[in-house]
Amino acid sequence: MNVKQVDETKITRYILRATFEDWMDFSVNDVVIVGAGPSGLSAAYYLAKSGLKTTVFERRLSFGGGIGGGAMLFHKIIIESPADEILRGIGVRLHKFEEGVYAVDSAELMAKLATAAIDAGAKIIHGVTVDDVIFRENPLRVTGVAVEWTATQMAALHVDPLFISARAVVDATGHDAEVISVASRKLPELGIAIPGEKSAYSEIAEQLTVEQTGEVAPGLYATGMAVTEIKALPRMGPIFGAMILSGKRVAEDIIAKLNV
Ligand code: 48F
Repeated sequence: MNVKQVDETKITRYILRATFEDWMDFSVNDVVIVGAGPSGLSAAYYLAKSGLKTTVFERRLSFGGGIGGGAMLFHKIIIESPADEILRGIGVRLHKFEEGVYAVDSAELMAKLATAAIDAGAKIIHGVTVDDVIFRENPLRVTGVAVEWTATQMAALHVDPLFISARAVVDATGHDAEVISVASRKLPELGIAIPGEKSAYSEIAEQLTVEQTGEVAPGLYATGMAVTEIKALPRMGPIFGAMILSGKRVAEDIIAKLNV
């Protein structure tokens, strides 16, 4: 077997060319999703599948957000119906405990959700943190995000961000609802209040989170635990059906609003 010889400069030039082709392309999007946790990946899967140009920015160098930690680092999480049907559709194996209640391997769920979103056409970019939104007046609307390397932020360097435009921005950042929080603070005219989530009450939290998923201000949407944060809903712990269904619901909302 002859291994193809590629010199160092070529490696550098090919990486730079391929990277900048991508960045040029996804500087303008139909949808930007912030966070590659369960709700963000589920939303990315459905949005990309519908033909919308979808880019996910994820702060960390991994997929899955809170899935990876399982339950107190045990590698299982619980899924309840009807989210089990979605997971079966993307090849996730479920261990049935009772009718409509299943355990799933956290590594398998992360990998297969990410694969489904990428295969549907979503672009996922790791190591990038969204720290602000872009807006326009008349009519007032969120029109994109400001992005910065996570490493730059961790080093506390004073570096200006780049801007990425989108017809819809989805906050899938989890418990802190980071994007909606910054928009609420810097753009009070959007009229967003953030009461914060309540303590755990799993039985009702799952249903409420899905029901209250959607547009928060023109162009700005919430999915997953970001919904519980801004709607003062109870948390639910390591049961993830609502995260998958909330991602699907926000995708359906955006698809309807963007008239796809
Ligand atoms: O926290 P996370 O998994 O959010 P989720 O989709 O799911 C919540 C569950 O994991 C769990 C739960 C369910 O019962 O309670 O907590 O709502 O994923 C959020 C992802 O967003 C990334 C973060 O690294 C994580 O992977 N993230 C957070 N803030 C930013 C961000 C940001 N400003 N820019 C980019 N990525």
